[in-house]
Amino acid sequence: MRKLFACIALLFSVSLMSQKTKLPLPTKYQLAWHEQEFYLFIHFGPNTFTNKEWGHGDEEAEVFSPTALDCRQWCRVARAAGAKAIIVTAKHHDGFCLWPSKFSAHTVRESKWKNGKGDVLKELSTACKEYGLKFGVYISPWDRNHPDYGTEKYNDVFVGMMKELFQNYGPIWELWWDGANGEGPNGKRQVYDWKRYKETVRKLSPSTVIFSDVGPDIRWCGNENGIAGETNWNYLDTDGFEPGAKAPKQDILNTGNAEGKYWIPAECDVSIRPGWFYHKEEDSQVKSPEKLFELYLKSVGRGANLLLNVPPDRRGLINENDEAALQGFKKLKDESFGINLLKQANTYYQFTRNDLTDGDISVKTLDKDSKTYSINLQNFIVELPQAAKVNCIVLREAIHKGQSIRKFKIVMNNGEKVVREISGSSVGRKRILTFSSATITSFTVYLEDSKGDDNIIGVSAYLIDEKHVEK
Ligand code: FUL
Repeated sequence: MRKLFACIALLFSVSLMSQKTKLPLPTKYQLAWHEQEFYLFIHFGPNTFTNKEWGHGDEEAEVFSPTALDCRQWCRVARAAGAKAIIVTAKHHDGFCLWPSKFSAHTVRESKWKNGKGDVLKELSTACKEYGLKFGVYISPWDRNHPDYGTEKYNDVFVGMMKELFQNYGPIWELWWDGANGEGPNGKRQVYDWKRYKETVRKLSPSTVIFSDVGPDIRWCGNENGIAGETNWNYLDTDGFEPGAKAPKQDILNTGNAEGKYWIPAECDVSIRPGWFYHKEEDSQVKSPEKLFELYLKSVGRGANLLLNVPPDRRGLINENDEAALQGFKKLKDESFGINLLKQANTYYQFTRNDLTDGDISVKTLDKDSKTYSINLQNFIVELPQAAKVNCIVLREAIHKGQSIRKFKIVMNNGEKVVREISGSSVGRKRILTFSSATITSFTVYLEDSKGDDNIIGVSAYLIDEKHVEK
């Protein structure tokens, strides 16, 4: 261990950890959420059959008629793609409920599917358990069907529906409140009781993380392209803001607030197809494995999570084209990050904590005189035992201690001279940096500015397919 550690020369002080500034911290549920990294979104409902994106809520419930719905197939595909969860549109803007809610007359119960006895949420929540996937639910506050929408009574309806979800289909890992908002069937706009909604969820299921434009737990990344800000703070100021029209500007949601008061990390949602719902004419427009990998680099690689929508077709199955693209993406990701060149070269300190690691973790904590010290790395050198061709370096920050790194630089050397230099601002849970490949023997990470202590918890290096690197 110590021998390995010698491979990392610390340029500056090794100091005891002391919080310079009190940073907002994630809750344990948010911390666990960060580790889910990549999961699937499922848009499924009447729109699948009417070929719409936003149903009006006036469609007959009968249009919902999958011929071979199989939630286990969704789970199999998700697992094979390396996704760790599924979030399903339990109710989209058309108000149609994929479960037989007693608060609505526009549900699976009113459809002919399984003679009105079907329940997509039951099938999916059960399948997720079987396949070891977390289960999440999207529920649109905007409801174009419900007669009470636009009146105070609708708040009771929405709360009642959420109670049904938690009581009958839990545990629910993530709850998604969509910010889109328009008029109800009565021509009215709703005044949402967000406070009550939140209290309801906290009471029924404290472990559920709630997503909306502004959290309270997870924020929208400000676009539907699946791309986080290159600078991405896990902090956001939300006092006085609300989901929807009253949310902060999209570019703020994209980067977060550097000095924000709350820990509200970004989730990047994007569809594998042009639309959110399945449309046959888009069968040839499924994103390629390469495109999906690029999105992964621009979401997860910037410290956010990736929520990739894969809409089942009219059979109720994930289409073959989407499945193939997902398989290709998984392969590309595995191949790219399969060999950590630092690990293979055995040049780094083997990190001893397991709580945040996924195998590519290196430096932190130093056992000295039988006491455990955390080290403030400041700047550090990684020396490779032999020259290696590299075009990707991954940094990880100990986010359970906050997000402190504000500015960093990595200078790569080939033993004689500097061959590459890259820089950035935020690190966060994971920062994947790519650059034109170079053969190097060492690199130095300069942590040039930080808010609290520098919390680098991991460093690894790879040679990925050159076409995916940022030039
Ligand atoms: C938006 C909705 O209007 C879209 O239909 C889709 O559900 C997307 C994920 O969120 O706000």
